[in-house]
Amino acid sequence: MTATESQQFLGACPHDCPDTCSMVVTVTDGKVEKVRGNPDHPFTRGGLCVKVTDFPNHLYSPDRLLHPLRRVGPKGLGQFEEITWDDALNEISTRLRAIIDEDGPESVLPYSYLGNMGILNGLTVGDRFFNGLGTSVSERTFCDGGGITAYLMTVGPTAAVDPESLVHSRYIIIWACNVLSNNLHLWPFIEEAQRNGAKVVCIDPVRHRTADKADWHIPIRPGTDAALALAMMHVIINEDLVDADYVADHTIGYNDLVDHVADCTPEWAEVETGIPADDIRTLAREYAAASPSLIRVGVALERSTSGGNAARAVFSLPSLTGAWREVGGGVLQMPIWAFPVNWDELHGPHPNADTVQIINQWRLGETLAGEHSGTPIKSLFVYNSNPAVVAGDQDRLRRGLARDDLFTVVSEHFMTDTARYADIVLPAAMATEHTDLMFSWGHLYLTHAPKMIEPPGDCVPNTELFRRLASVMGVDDPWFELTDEEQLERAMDWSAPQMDGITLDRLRSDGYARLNLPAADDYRPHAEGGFPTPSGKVELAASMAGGGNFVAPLFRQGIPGNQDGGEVAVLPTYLPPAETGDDSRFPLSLISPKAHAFMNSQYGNMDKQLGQQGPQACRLNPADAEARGITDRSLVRVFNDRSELQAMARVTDSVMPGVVAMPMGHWSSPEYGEATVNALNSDRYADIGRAPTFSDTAVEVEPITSA
Ligand SMILES: Nc1nc2c(c(=O)[nH]1)N[C@H]1C(S)=C(S)[C@@H](COP(=O)(O)OP(=O)(O)OC[C@H]3O[C@@H](n4cnc5c(=O)[nH]c(N)nc54)[C@H](O)[C@@H]3O)O[C@H]1N2
Ligand SMILES: Nc1nc2c(c(=O)[nH]1)N[C@H]1C(S)=C(S)[C@@H](COP(=O)(O)OP(=O)(O)OC[C@H]3O[C@@H](n4cnc5c(=O)[nH]c(N)nc54)[C@H](O)[C@@H]3O)O[C@H]1N2
Ligand SMILES: [Mo]
Repeated sequence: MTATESQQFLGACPHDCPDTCSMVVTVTDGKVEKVRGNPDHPFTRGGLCVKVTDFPNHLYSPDRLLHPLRRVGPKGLGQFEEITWDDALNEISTRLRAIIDEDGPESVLPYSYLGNMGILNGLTVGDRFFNGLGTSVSERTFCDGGGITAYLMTVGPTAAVDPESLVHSRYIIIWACNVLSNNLHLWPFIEEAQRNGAKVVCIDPVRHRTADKADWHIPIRPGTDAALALAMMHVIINEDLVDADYVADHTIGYNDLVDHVADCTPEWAEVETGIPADDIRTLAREYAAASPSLIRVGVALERSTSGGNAARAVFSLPSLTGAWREVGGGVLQMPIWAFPVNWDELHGPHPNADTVQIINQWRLGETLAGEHSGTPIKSLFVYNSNPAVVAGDQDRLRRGLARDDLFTVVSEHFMTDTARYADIVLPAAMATEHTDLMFSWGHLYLTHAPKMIEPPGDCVPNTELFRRLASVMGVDDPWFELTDEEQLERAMDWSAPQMDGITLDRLRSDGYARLNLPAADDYRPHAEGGFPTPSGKVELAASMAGGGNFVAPLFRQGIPGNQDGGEVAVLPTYLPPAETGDDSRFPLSLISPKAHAFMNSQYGNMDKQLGQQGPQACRLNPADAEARGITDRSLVRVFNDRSELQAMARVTDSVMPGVVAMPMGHWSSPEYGEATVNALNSDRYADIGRAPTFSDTAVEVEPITSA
């Protein structure tokens, strides 16, 4: 018998999730045998989610892409032949060079998001390469571009609340966030608060597993949150529940706001939101009276016509009541601003920053159809993303991907719906096969993610992919001569005060480190104001609105500003949903929240997770089902003017009447008519930060009767 050699490593979950778990990884004979949550990590607390517990199955899936591939059949059918890296790189450089010579570098469009969340291999990993070529810039706002912009406009780039402080909160509003599915490791802190007497309120069209555990679930018509928040302000102001000192000292625009919300009565908001006026009053009164009070917002808040304004209004609430004074009071959005990542170093400069074509990733369908106003796109380079599933306007997008004259490269783990349209597919390494460092958008720990095993076949980390491409394309940038370890040294501002005592060596040995900030029991950075906005105060009236509809540089290859303008309201303002209610042909309001068992579209191809999630489903209220003759688990057609798809009806009173909920992330399947939920969504922007409008889509549902 040969002795097996087993070793334990501390690593990190690579996914785009607020929890950024610390994982204990057992490697036996060069293979990852199992992973478990690190019991010592104060946020992971020993648990992992249903997506990641069987990570070895993901790593060693027989479907994993192991070699570069060249397309041999029609686009979309997924027929490929294996080629070498040399062949792939030669073909890519020859084709890209020819396209750039003929049509200019802007005819090349990179497309990426956070398939991998590593500081090196994630959001910005391709930027230096594409900026070096001078290609079009990809604007990446389809996750939280709107919420982040609204946050920056209102309270500035602040970590604001330590999620571990939530144990001190006495009133917790979970607003458009499914904590138990999407931010699982925050739940124990909320539960502890609840045990200590906190009231937990969930504002959501769906009574999901989180709302089930809340003390009060308030169903709301999608896209009407701004009306609710403005009505809460109305009550707080009119019933004299304002913390006048906090408002006077630490906000700007209060007097204008008082006039602005004078007519925003609970009765007015009831009509918009579907929430009884008395409930709105109770919510506002309880929220204002409780201390500390905390609002946890999710991404769906921003995903409608006045979603950004809804977020601005919600971010304004704690300054009216002075909630920021206490530990565990305020708003928890994303504490990413605490991490001193050198984003400028990571994305590098673009040679034509002032004039370059910027393509929002949300407008890929329009762009590939040549229906945008700028330079036509001749080559698309996708990595860390699966636009054929995750972006709206799916039918037009897939027609664009099928264009014969479009040269498409996709770097992937699996043959995704997007990769099937590629001319060249490149195999990417997974976590445990490369080294990285993880920031977090859900807690205050940096986590080390070391290489533990060799990547299989010809897989390479994204860092190496762009090193190889820079070399064949002659992008002369010393960054690409650095090893991953050397890039890590430059990726963070190690001299920032919050990094005091944290070194790469310490991270290598301990696996993670809490940023050097006050302890969670003592963390109330805005007890005395000090907001990092232009005025230093909470901007109820936003001075940044004067700059138009801006997007943080981080989300556009480092390019600041606001190339195509757009007006932004100075005071938070409500506009009704654009689609729902207008057209009697499509009376139902579609939302597409995250799937419990998928990670966006990842794991949608894995038997276990797909089994847990079930097939493409359309969840609707018994009243709506009955009116249409739809029974539970029957096949239905969901449609609007953009597209149609098939789904299994799930009839449940957990979805409020008038709403259809279809979890996102399913891959195309012949069984369900190929299209997935984003075929029904438009590419319309929300009001702030060019956010998507996934929660502002009208549809109808009908039974499919077999002939
Ligand atoms: N299991 C799992 N976890 C994930 C992910 C995943 O795909 N699966 N994805 C990760 C990513 S990238 C992100 S950004 C986070 C997002 O995590 P969340 O912020 O929780 O995102 P969603 O599930 O999109 O939406 C949350 C809730 O908003 C509700 N909602 C929809 N429209 C509206 C509306 O107009 N108003 C109100 N009040 N509520 C509305 C939905 O019913 C849903 O319950 O999750 C991360 N974690
Ligand atoms: N209808 C609807 N649409 C949505 C949302 C919604 O709630 N509803 N949510 C939006 C949100 S919040 C987000 S964040 C986006 C997510 O959009 P994406 O980030 O595009 O989401 P994923 O499905 O995770 O796709 C990432 C892809 O990258 C690949 N990948 C992972 N790691 C690596 C790597 O190291 N290298 C390379 N080359 N590839 C890798 C994965 O295999 C996967 O196919 O979707 C948005 N779309
Ligand atoms: Mo996201």
